[in-house]
Amino acid sequence: MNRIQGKLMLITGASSGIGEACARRFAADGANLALWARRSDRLERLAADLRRGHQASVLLAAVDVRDRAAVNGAATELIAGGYVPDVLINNAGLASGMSKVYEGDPEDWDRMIDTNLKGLLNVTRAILPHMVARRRGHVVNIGSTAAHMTYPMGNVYNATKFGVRALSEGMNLDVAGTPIRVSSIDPGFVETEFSEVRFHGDTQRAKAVYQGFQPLTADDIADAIAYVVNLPEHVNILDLIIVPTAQRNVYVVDREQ
Ligand code: NDP
Ligand code: 8X3
Repeated sequence: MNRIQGKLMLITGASSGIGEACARRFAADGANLALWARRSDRLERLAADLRRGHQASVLLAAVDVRDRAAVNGAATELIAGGYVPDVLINNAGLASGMSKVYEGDPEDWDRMIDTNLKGLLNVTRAILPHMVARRRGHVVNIGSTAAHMTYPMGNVYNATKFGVRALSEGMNLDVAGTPIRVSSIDPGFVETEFSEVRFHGDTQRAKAVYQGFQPLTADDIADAIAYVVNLPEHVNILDLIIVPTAQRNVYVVDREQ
């Protein structure tokens, strides 16, 4: 049964990777979309594709989730137009740098903490009250295996994703007494632009992360998210950890030599 059709899905970080794959998957399933990211040229190209390919209704906003005023403005515009999201996918996020804490760049720390934690909070604070008011909705937070186990030089990224995990648990408690669901999707290695962003555009170093084994694709994660949001309202997946078969824990990976 398709319970996605006709629903409004708000996806943050829809200009690439997992967010873009979710947009494509949900459009194919007949959803209406609200897509947010900073790169509006990418969002516009994606929207044109989805409107052409699936006759999808797509609303776009160039939003930096770190900018609380911009988030509130985009949310107000949606809500005022009568568009309360049925599903919020809190996906916008990044790793920036990979070094020991005592050698780390505080600019990288700010970028991760402000995006992964405060950005997710900004968006949730702007949207969730409207779900609560009408007693309907589903929040899906994109966490990580990095929320369950630290790895060398993951420190601050780990801390943000451990934090997202705590927020997912906390939000789920906060919506007690309503039928609203909160789910966390926690992927391992997914080949997207993630590592390129982490290594500040060093494509060779980014490529090496996924060499010698078959990583997940963004479509694999979109499939899992589609499963979670398509479940009947009385069923909630609290936390779904999804890894490539070759990934045995957050840092042990069977790589062909
Ligand atoms: P990508 O780099 O491909 O996509 C990240 C998305 O987040 C982009 O659309 C980017 O859009 C958006 N984004 C980043 N910063 C901001 C911001 N300040 N405001 C709004 N949007 C922003 O990586 P992934 O698709 O892999 O990452 C998506 C999520 O998945 C992240 O939360 C990441 O931590 C998580 N994740 C990724 C894994 C992986 O191995 N790839 C594994 C586990 C979790 P734009 O630059 O246009 O703003
Ligand atoms: C991303 C997974 O292990 O590359 O959340 O940090 S990892």
